[in-house]
Amino acid sequence: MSQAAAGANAQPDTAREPDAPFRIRAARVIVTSPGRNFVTLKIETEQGIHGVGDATLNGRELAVAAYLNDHVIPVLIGRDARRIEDIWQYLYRGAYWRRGPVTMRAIAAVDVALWDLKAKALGAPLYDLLGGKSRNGVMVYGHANGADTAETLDAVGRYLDAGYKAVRAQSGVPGVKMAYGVGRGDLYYEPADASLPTETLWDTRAYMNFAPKLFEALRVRFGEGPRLLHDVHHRLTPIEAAQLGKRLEPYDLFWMEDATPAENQEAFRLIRQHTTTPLAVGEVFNTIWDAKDLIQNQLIDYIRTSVVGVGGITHLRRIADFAALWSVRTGSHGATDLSPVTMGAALHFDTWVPNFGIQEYMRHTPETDAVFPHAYTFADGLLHPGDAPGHGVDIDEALAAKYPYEPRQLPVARLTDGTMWNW
Ligand code: KDG
Ligand code: MG
Repeated sequence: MSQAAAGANAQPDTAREPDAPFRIRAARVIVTSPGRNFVTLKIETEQGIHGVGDATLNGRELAVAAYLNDHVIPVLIGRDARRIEDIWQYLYRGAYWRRGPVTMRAIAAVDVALWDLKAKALGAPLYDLLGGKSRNGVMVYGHANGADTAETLDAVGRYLDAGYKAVRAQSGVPGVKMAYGVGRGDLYYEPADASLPTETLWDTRAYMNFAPKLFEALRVRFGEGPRLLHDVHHRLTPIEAAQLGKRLEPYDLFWMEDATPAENQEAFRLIRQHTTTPLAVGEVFNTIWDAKDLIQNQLIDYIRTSVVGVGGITHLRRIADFAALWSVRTGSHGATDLSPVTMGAALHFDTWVPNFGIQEYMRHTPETDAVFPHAYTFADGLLHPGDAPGHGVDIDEALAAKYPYEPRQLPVARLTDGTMWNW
Protein backbone atom coordinates (compact mmCIF):
# COMPACT_ATOMS: atom_id res chain seq x y z
CA MET A 1 0.00 0.00 0.00
CA SER A 2 1.43 3.41 -0.90
CA GLN A 3 1.77 6.20 1.66
CA ALA A 4 -0.95 8.09 -0.17
CA ALA A 5 -3.32 5.12 -0.04
CA ALA A 6 -2.48 4.57 3.64
CA GLY A 7 -3.29 8.15 4.65
CA ALA A 8 -1.36 11.42 4.71
CA ASN A 9 -0.11 11.04 8.31
CA ALA A 10 0.88 7.40 8.05
CA GLN A 11 4.23 6.31 9.43
CA PRO A 12 6.25 3.79 7.43
CA ASP A 13 5.43 0.27 8.61
CA THR A 14 8.75 -1.35 9.51
CA ALA A 15 7.24 -4.82 9.42
CA ARG A 16 6.86 -4.37 5.68
CA GLU A 17 10.61 -4.14 4.95
CA PRO A 18 11.64 -7.77 5.22
CA ASP A 19 14.44 -9.65 3.55
CA ALA A 20 13.07 -10.45 0.13
CA PRO A 21 12.94 -14.29 0.44
CA PHE A 22 10.53 -14.17 3.40
CA ARG A 23 8.33 -11.42 2.03
CA ILE A 24 4.71 -12.59 1.78
CA ARG A 25 4.04 -12.57 -1.93
CA ALA A 26 0.51 -13.96 -2.03
CA ALA A 27 -2.27 -15.22 0.18
CA ARG A 28 -5.55 -16.75 -0.94
CA VAL A 29 -8.65 -18.28 0.52
CA ILE A 30 -9.83 -21.66 -0.75
CA VAL A 31 -13.40 -22.72 0.00
CA THR A 32 -14.18 -26.35 -0.69
CA SER A 33 -16.88 -28.84 0.26
CA PRO A 34 -15.69 -32.45 -0.01
CA GLY A 35 -18.73 -33.69 1.97
CA ARG A 36 -18.68 -30.64 4.28
CA ASN A 37 -17.45 -27.06 3.97
CA PHE A 38 -13.89 -25.99 4.74
CA VAL A 39 -12.15 -22.61 4.46
CA THR A 40 -8.38 -22.74 4.00
CA LEU A 41 -5.80 -19.97 3.78
CA LYS A 42 -2.63 -20.49 1.78
CA ILE A 43 0.25 -18.03 2.24
CA GLU A 44 3.26 -17.93 -0.10
CA THR A 45 6.63 -16.18 0.23
CA GLU A 46 8.86 -14.74 -2.48
CA GLN A 47 11.11 -17.75 -1.87
CA GLY A 48 8.27 -20.03 -3.03
CA ILE A 49 7.55 -21.69 0.32
CA HIS A 50 3.90 -21.90 1.34
CA GLY A 51 2.03 -22.49 4.58
CA VAL A 52 -1.57 -23.57 5.09
CA GLY A 53 -4.07 -22.57 7.80
CA ASP A 54 -7.68 -23.57 8.54
CA ALA A 55 -10.36 -20.86 8.93
CA THR A 56 -13.49 -23.02 9.03
CA LEU A 57 -16.36 -21.79 11.22
CA ASN A 58 -19.16 -24.33 10.95
CA GLY A 59 -22.25 -22.82 9.32
CA ARG A 60 -20.63 -19.38 8.99
CA GLU A 61 -17.82 -20.24 6.57
CA LEU A 62 -18.24 -17.38 4.13
CA ALA A 63 -18.16 -14.76 6.91
CA VAL A 64 -14.57 -15.79 7.71
CA ALA A 65 -13.66 -16.02 4.02
CA ALA A 66 -14.88 -12.43 3.54
CA TYR A 67 -13.02 -11.25 6.66
CA LEU A 68 -9.81 -12.75 5.31
CA ASN A 69 -10.27 -11.48 1.78
CA ASP A 70 -11.43 -7.97 2.68
CA HIS A 71 -9.47 -7.18 5.86
CA VAL A 72 -6.57 -9.55 6.40
CA ILE A 73 -4.98 -10.47 3.08
CA PRO A 74 -4.51 -6.82 1.99
CA VAL A 75 -2.44 -6.07 5.11
CA LEU A 76 -0.47 -9.33 4.92
CA ILE A 77 1.04 -8.82 1.49
CA GLY A 78 4.61 -7.57 1.78
CA ARG A 79 5.08 -8.51 5.46
CA ASP A 80 7.92 -10.61 6.78
CA ALA A 81 6.52 -14.14 7.18
CA ARG A 82 8.98 -14.86 10.00
CA ARG A 83 7.36 -12.29 12.32
CA ILE A 84 4.58 -14.56 13.54
CA GLU A 85 4.10 -12.84 16.89
CA ASP A 86 4.10 -9.35 15.42
CA ILE A 87 1.57 -10.33 12.75
CA TRP A 88 -0.64 -11.94 15.42
CA GLN A 89 -0.54 -8.76 17.52
CA TYR A 90 -1.14 -6.63 14.43
CA LEU A 91 -4.25 -8.58 13.47
CA TYR A 92 -5.56 -8.79 17.07
CA ARG A 93 -4.86 -5.29 18.36
CA GLY A 94 -5.00 -3.69 14.94
CA ALA A 95 -8.60 -4.76 14.28
CA TYR A 96 -9.73 -2.59 17.22
CA TRP A 97 -12.81 -4.92 17.36
CA ARG A 98 -11.22 -7.68 19.39
CA ARG A 99 -12.14 -11.34 19.75
CA GLY A 100 -15.20 -13.13 18.38
CA PRO A 101 -15.34 -16.38 16.40
CA VAL A 102 -14.96 -14.81 12.95
CA THR A 103 -11.98 -12.61 13.79
CA MET A 104 -10.17 -15.26 15.82
CA ARG A 105 -10.61 -17.96 13.17
CA ALA A 106 -9.23 -15.61 10.54
CA ILE A 107 -6.23 -14.86 12.80
CA ALA A 108 -5.83 -18.60 13.42
CA ALA A 109 -5.60 -19.31 9.71
CA VAL A 110 -2.80 -16.78 9.31
CA ASP A 111 -0.98 -17.92 12.44
CA VAL A 112 -1.06 -21.64 11.59
CA ALA A 113 -0.03 -20.96 7.98
CA LEU A 114 2.95 -18.92 9.23
CA TRP A 115 4.06 -21.58 11.74
CA ASP A 116 3.77 -24.16 8.96
CA LEU A 117 5.75 -21.97 6.62
CA LYS A 118 8.51 -21.20 9.10
CA ALA A 119 8.91 -24.85 10.08
CA LYS A 120 9.10 -25.81 6.41
CA ALA A 121 11.71 -23.11 5.78
CA LEU A 122 13.78 -24.61 8.62
CA GLY A 123 13.13 -28.17 7.46
CA ALA A 124 11.70 -29.11 10.89
CA PRO A 125 8.44 -30.65 12.09
CA LEU A 126 6.42 -27.96 13.86
CA TYR A 127 6.62 -29.66 17.26
CA ASP A 128 10.37 -29.06 17.22
CA LEU A 129 9.87 -25.31 16.95
CA LEU A 130 7.52 -25.39 19.93
CA GLY A 131 10.03 -27.15 22.17
CA GLY A 132 10.20 -30.71 20.91
CA LYS A 133 8.39 -33.93 21.71
CA SER A 134 6.99 -34.44 25.20
CA ARG A 135 5.39 -37.80 24.40
CA ASN A 136 5.44 -40.70 21.96
CA GLY A 137 1.91 -40.24 20.67
CA VAL A 138 -1.28 -38.25 21.20
CA MET A 139 -4.13 -40.06 22.97
CA VAL A 140 -7.38 -39.38 21.16
CA TYR A 141 -11.02 -40.10 21.84
CA GLY A 142 -13.44 -41.22 19.18
CA HIS A 143 -17.18 -40.56 18.88
CA ALA A 144 -19.47 -43.52 19.48
CA ASN A 145 -23.17 -42.97 19.12
CA GLY A 146 -26.39 -44.84 18.46
CA ALA A 147 -30.14 -44.36 18.28
CA ASP A 148 -30.57 -46.15 21.63
CA THR A 149 -28.54 -47.76 24.43
CA ALA A 150 -27.99 -51.06 22.58
CA GLU A 151 -26.71 -49.33 19.45
CA THR A 152 -24.48 -47.01 21.47
CA LEU A 153 -22.95 -49.92 23.38
CA ASP A 154 -22.19 -51.66 20.08
CA ALA A 155 -20.64 -48.48 18.69
CA VAL A 156 -18.40 -48.09 21.77
CA GLY A 157 -17.38 -51.73 21.33
CA ARG A 158 -16.33 -51.06 17.73
CA TYR A 159 -14.11 -48.15 18.83
CA LEU A 160 -12.49 -50.25 21.53
CA ASP A 161 -11.93 -53.05 19.01
CA ALA A 162 -10.27 -50.48 16.73
CA GLY A 163 -7.77 -49.75 19.50
CA TYR A 164 -9.16 -46.52 20.98
CA LYS A 165 -8.22 -45.96 24.62
CA ALA A 166 -10.95 -43.35 25.12
CA VAL A 167 -14.46 -43.08 23.67
CA ARG A 168 -17.15 -40.44 23.86
CA ALA A 169 -20.63 -41.97 24.14
CA GLN A 170 -23.80 -40.18 22.98
CA SER A 171 -27.16 -41.85 22.53
CA GLY A 172 -30.66 -41.17 21.33
CA VAL A 173 -32.86 -40.43 24.38
CA PRO A 174 -36.43 -41.76 24.55
CA GLY A 175 -38.70 -38.72 24.18
CA VAL A 176 -36.04 -36.43 22.71
CA LYS A 177 -36.29 -35.66 18.98
CA MET A 178 -32.78 -35.80 17.50
CA ALA A 179 -30.60 -35.87 20.62
CA TYR A 180 -27.22 -34.15 20.27
CA GLY A 181 -24.37 -36.26 18.96
CA VAL A 182 -26.35 -39.05 17.33
CA GLY A 183 -25.25 -39.63 13.75
CA ARG A 184 -27.23 -40.66 10.76
CA GLY A 185 -24.47 -42.99 9.57
CA ASP A 186 -22.07 -45.33 11.28
CA LEU A 187 -18.94 -43.32 12.01
CA TYR A 188 -19.57 -39.77 10.84
CA TYR A 189 -21.62 -37.22 12.75
CA GLU A 190 -22.28 -33.99 10.85
CA PRO A 191 -24.73 -31.74 12.67
CA ALA A 192 -24.69 -28.97 10.02
CA ASP A 193 -27.13 -30.89 7.86
CA ALA A 194 -29.33 -28.36 6.00
CA SER A 195 -29.24 -24.94 4.36
CA LEU A 196 -31.68 -23.68 7.00
CA PRO A 197 -31.34 -24.83 10.64
CA THR A 198 -33.09 -28.10 11.49
CA GLU A 199 -35.34 -27.73 14.56
CA THR A 200 -34.69 -30.30 17.26
CA LEU A 201 -36.61 -30.80 20.51
CA TRP A 202 -35.02 -31.05 23.94
CA ASP A 203 -36.41 -32.57 27.14
CA THR A 204 -34.09 -32.07 30.10
CA ARG A 205 -35.96 -34.42 32.41
CA ALA A 206 -35.93 -37.30 29.94
CA TYR A 207 -32.19 -36.79 29.37
CA MET A 208 -31.32 -36.51 33.07
CA ASN A 209 -33.08 -39.79 33.78
CA PHE A 210 -31.52 -41.54 30.80
CA ALA A 211 -27.83 -40.51 30.82
CA PRO A 212 -26.77 -42.28 34.06
CA LYS A 213 -28.44 -45.51 32.88
CA LEU A 214 -26.45 -45.34 29.64
CA PHE A 215 -23.16 -45.11 31.51
CA GLU A 216 -24.18 -47.81 33.95
CA ALA A 217 -24.83 -50.11 30.97
CA LEU A 218 -21.47 -49.15 29.46
CA ARG A 219 -19.60 -50.06 32.65
CA VAL A 220 -21.51 -53.34 33.00
CA ARG A 221 -20.55 -54.31 29.44
CA PHE A 222 -17.00 -52.94 29.19
CA GLY A 223 -15.79 -52.88 32.80
CA GLU A 224 -13.68 -50.21 34.44
CA GLY A 225 -10.91 -50.08 31.80
CA PRO A 226 -12.04 -47.74 29.02
CA ARG A 227 -11.98 -43.99 29.45
CA LEU A 228 -15.53 -42.79 28.80
CA LEU A 229 -16.46 -39.22 27.92
CA HIS A 230 -19.78 -37.45 27.44
CA ASP A 231 -20.86 -34.14 25.92
CA VAL A 232 -23.91 -32.41 27.45
CA HIS A 233 -23.60 -29.72 24.77
CA HIS A 234 -24.71 -26.73 26.86
CA ARG A 235 -28.17 -28.14 27.58
CA LEU A 236 -28.38 -27.92 31.41
CA THR A 237 -28.68 -25.17 33.99
CA PRO A 238 -25.88 -25.09 36.60
CA ILE A 239 -27.90 -26.93 39.26
CA GLU A 240 -29.01 -29.58 36.75
CA ALA A 241 -25.39 -30.01 35.69
CA ALA A 242 -24.41 -30.46 39.33
CA GLN A 243 -27.08 -33.13 39.73
CA LEU A 244 -25.99 -34.96 36.59
CA GLY A 245 -22.33 -34.85 37.61
CA LYS A 246 -23.24 -36.47 40.95
CA ARG A 247 -25.36 -39.14 39.30
CA LEU A 248 -22.53 -39.99 36.89
CA GLU A 249 -19.86 -40.28 39.59
CA PRO A 250 -20.22 -44.08 40.01
CA TYR A 251 -19.33 -44.55 36.31
CA ASP A 252 -15.99 -42.75 36.52
CA LEU A 253 -16.18 -40.48 33.48
CA PHE A 254 -12.99 -39.04 32.01
CA TRP A 255 -15.02 -35.86 31.61
CA MET A 256 -18.45 -34.30 31.38
CA GLU A 257 -18.27 -31.64 28.67
CA ASP A 258 -20.09 -28.32 28.28
CA ALA A 259 -22.51 -29.14 31.07
CA THR A 260 -23.89 -25.60 31.05
CA PRO A 261 -23.16 -22.55 28.87
CA ALA A 262 -19.99 -20.82 30.01
CA GLU A 263 -20.58 -17.16 29.19
CA ASN A 264 -20.90 -16.82 32.95
CA GLN A 265 -17.73 -18.54 34.10
CA GLU A 266 -18.87 -18.18 37.71
CA ALA A 267 -21.71 -20.68 37.00
CA PHE A 268 -19.21 -23.52 37.15
CA ARG A 269 -18.55 -22.87 40.83
CA LEU A 270 -21.94 -24.30 41.66
CA ILE A 271 -21.31 -27.47 39.63
CA ARG A 272 -17.87 -27.86 41.15
CA GLN A 273 -19.17 -27.59 44.70
CA HIS A 274 -21.35 -30.64 44.18
CA THR A 275 -19.49 -33.15 42.06
CA THR A 276 -16.07 -34.66 41.47
CA THR A 277 -16.92 -35.68 37.89
CA PRO A 278 -14.17 -33.95 35.85
CA LEU A 279 -15.37 -30.98 33.81
CA ALA A 280 -14.33 -29.94 30.31
CA VAL A 281 -15.24 -26.69 28.59
CA GLY A 282 -14.06 -24.40 25.82
CA GLU A 283 -14.80 -25.47 22.24
CA VAL A 284 -16.69 -22.20 21.63
CA PHE A 285 -14.13 -20.00 23.40
CA ASN A 286 -12.14 -17.47 21.36
CA THR A 287 -9.41 -16.28 23.72
CA ILE A 288 -7.86 -16.75 27.14
CA TRP A 289 -10.36 -14.23 28.50
CA ASP A 290 -13.22 -16.71 28.05
CA ALA A 291 -11.39 -19.21 30.24
CA LYS A 292 -9.48 -17.07 32.73
CA ASP A 293 -11.82 -17.36 35.72
CA LEU A 294 -12.60 -21.02 35.04
CA ILE A 295 -8.91 -21.83 35.08
CA GLN A 296 -7.59 -19.69 37.89
CA ASN A 297 -10.42 -20.76 40.21
CA GLN A 298 -9.86 -24.42 39.25
CA LEU A 299 -13.48 -24.76 38.18
CA ILE A 300 -12.60 -27.07 35.28
CA ASP A 301 -10.18 -29.91 34.59
CA TYR A 302 -9.79 -29.78 30.81
CA ILE A 303 -9.69 -26.76 28.52
CA ARG A 304 -11.14 -27.54 25.08
CA THR A 305 -9.92 -24.52 23.14
CA SER A 306 -8.60 -25.48 19.71
CA VAL A 307 -5.89 -24.15 17.42
CA VAL A 308 -8.50 -22.80 14.99
CA GLY A 309 -10.85 -21.39 17.64
CA VAL A 310 -8.44 -19.14 19.50
CA GLY A 311 -6.29 -17.46 16.88
CA GLY A 312 -3.83 -20.28 16.27
CA ILE A 313 -0.87 -21.82 18.02
CA THR A 314 0.45 -18.48 19.26
CA HIS A 315 -2.55 -17.92 21.52
CA LEU A 316 -3.39 -21.55 22.33
CA ARG A 317 0.10 -21.88 23.74
CA ARG A 318 -0.61 -18.98 26.13
CA ILE A 319 -3.85 -20.58 27.29
CA ALA A 320 -2.12 -23.93 27.88
CA ASP A 321 0.74 -22.36 29.83
CA PHE A 322 -1.72 -20.41 31.96
CA ALA A 323 -3.83 -23.54 32.53
CA ALA A 324 -0.78 -25.53 33.61
CA LEU A 325 -0.40 -23.29 36.67
CA TRP A 326 -3.69 -24.70 38.00
CA SER A 327 -3.27 -28.31 36.82
CA VAL A 328 -5.82 -27.84 34.06
CA ARG A 329 -4.97 -30.04 31.08
CA THR A 330 -5.71 -29.65 27.39
CA GLY A 331 -8.46 -31.53 25.56
CA SER A 332 -8.74 -29.76 22.24
CA HIS A 333 -11.90 -29.71 20.19
CA GLY A 334 -11.45 -31.87 17.09
CA ALA A 335 -14.83 -32.43 15.45
CA THR A 336 -14.99 -32.88 11.67
CA ASP A 337 -15.72 -29.18 11.13
CA LEU A 338 -12.10 -28.58 12.15
CA SER A 339 -10.26 -29.44 8.95
CA PRO A 340 -7.31 -31.84 8.61
CA VAL A 341 -5.14 -28.69 8.65
CA THR A 342 -6.30 -27.96 12.20
CA MET A 343 -5.87 -31.62 13.10
CA GLY A 344 -2.27 -31.59 11.84
CA ALA A 345 -1.43 -28.39 13.72
CA ALA A 346 -3.20 -29.69 16.85
CA LEU A 347 -1.18 -32.91 16.82
CA HIS A 348 2.10 -31.00 16.69
CA PHE A 349 0.85 -28.83 19.55
CA ASP A 350 -0.31 -31.88 21.53
CA THR A 351 3.01 -33.62 20.96
CA TRP A 352 4.77 -30.73 22.67
CA VAL A 353 2.36 -29.28 25.27
CA PRO A 354 3.46 -30.38 28.77
CA ASN A 355 -0.06 -30.37 30.29
CA PHE A 356 -1.64 -32.47 27.54
CA GLY A 357 -4.82 -34.33 28.48
CA ILE A 358 -6.47 -35.79 25.39
CA GLN A 359 -7.34 -34.82 21.80
CA GLU A 360 -10.76 -35.21 20.19
CA TYR A 361 -10.60 -37.06 16.89
CA MET A 362 -13.53 -37.57 14.56
CA ARG A 363 -12.32 -39.13 11.37
CA HIS A 364 -12.85 -37.15 8.19
CA THR A 365 -14.41 -38.74 5.12
CA PRO A 366 -12.16 -40.24 2.42
CA GLU A 367 -13.14 -37.29 0.14
CA THR A 368 -11.89 -34.78 2.74
CA ASP A 369 -8.71 -36.76 3.37
CA ALA A 370 -7.96 -36.74 -0.36
CA VAL A 371 -8.34 -32.94 -0.59
CA PHE A 372 -6.01 -32.50 2.41
CA PRO A 373 -3.06 -34.90 2.07
CA HIS A 374 -1.56 -35.31 5.53
CA ALA A 375 1.32 -36.86 7.41
CA TYR A 376 -0.57 -37.84 10.57
CA THR A 377 -1.40 -41.48 11.25
CA PHE A 378 -3.45 -43.46 13.80
CA ALA A 379 -2.19 -46.53 15.62
CA ASP A 380 -3.26 -48.18 18.90
CA GLY A 381 -5.44 -45.34 20.10
CA LEU A 382 -2.79 -42.69 19.46
CA LEU A 383 -2.34 -40.19 16.65
CA HIS A 384 1.14 -39.35 15.42
CA PRO A 385 1.83 -36.04 13.66
CA GLY A 386 4.58 -37.47 11.44
CA ASP A 387 7.97 -35.89 10.91
CA ALA A 388 7.32 -33.94 7.71
CA PRO A 389 8.51 -30.32 7.90
CA GLY A 390 5.74 -27.93 8.98
CA HIS A 391 2.45 -29.28 10.31
CA GLY A 392 2.40 -31.94 7.62
CA VAL A 393 -0.94 -31.09 5.98
CA ASP A 394 -1.44 -29.56 2.54
CA ILE A 395 -4.34 -28.83 0.22
CA ASP A 396 -4.79 -30.27 -3.26
CA GLU A 397 -6.23 -27.17 -4.91
CA ALA A 398 -7.24 -28.88 -8.16
CA LEU A 399 -9.23 -31.49 -6.25
CA ALA A 400 -10.64 -28.85 -3.88
CA ALA A 401 -12.03 -26.94 -6.88
CA LYS A 402 -14.21 -29.93 -7.73
CA TYR A 403 -16.25 -29.49 -4.53
CA PRO A 404 -18.08 -26.14 -4.56
CA TYR A 405 -19.43 -24.54 -1.37
CA GLU A 406 -22.81 -25.81 -0.14
CA PRO A 407 -24.69 -23.70 2.43
CA ARG A 408 -25.22 -25.75 5.62
CA GLN A 409 -26.20 -24.56 9.08
CA LEU A 410 -26.15 -26.05 12.55
CA PRO A 411 -29.49 -27.11 14.09
CA VAL A 412 -31.40 -25.19 16.73
CA ALA A 413 -33.15 -26.64 19.80
CA ARG A 414 -36.47 -25.90 21.45
CA LEU A 415 -37.92 -27.22 24.71
CA THR A 416 -41.05 -29.34 24.37
CA ASP A 417 -43.25 -26.27 25.06
CA GLY A 418 -41.64 -24.44 22.14
CA THR A 419 -39.19 -22.27 24.07
CA MET A 420 -35.86 -21.68 22.31
CA TRP A 421 -33.02 -23.49 24.05
CA ASN A 422 -29.31 -24.08 23.60
CA TRP A 423 -28.41 -26.49 20.83
O1 KDG B 1 -19.71 -27.24 14.87
C1 KDG B 1 -20.16 -27.69 16.09
C2 KDG B 1 -19.43 -28.95 16.47
O2 KDG B 1 -18.06 -28.78 16.38
C3 KDG B 1 -19.78 -29.39 17.87
O3 KDG B 1 -21.16 -29.58 17.98
C4 KDG B 1 -19.03 -30.67 18.19
O4 KDG B 1 -19.57 -30.44 20.49
C5 KDG B 1 -18.86 -30.90 19.63
C6 KDG B 1 -17.75 -31.75 20.02
O5 KDG B 1 -17.54 -31.89 21.22
O6 KDG B 1 -17.06 -32.25 19.15
MG1 MG C 1 -18.59 -30.53 22.39
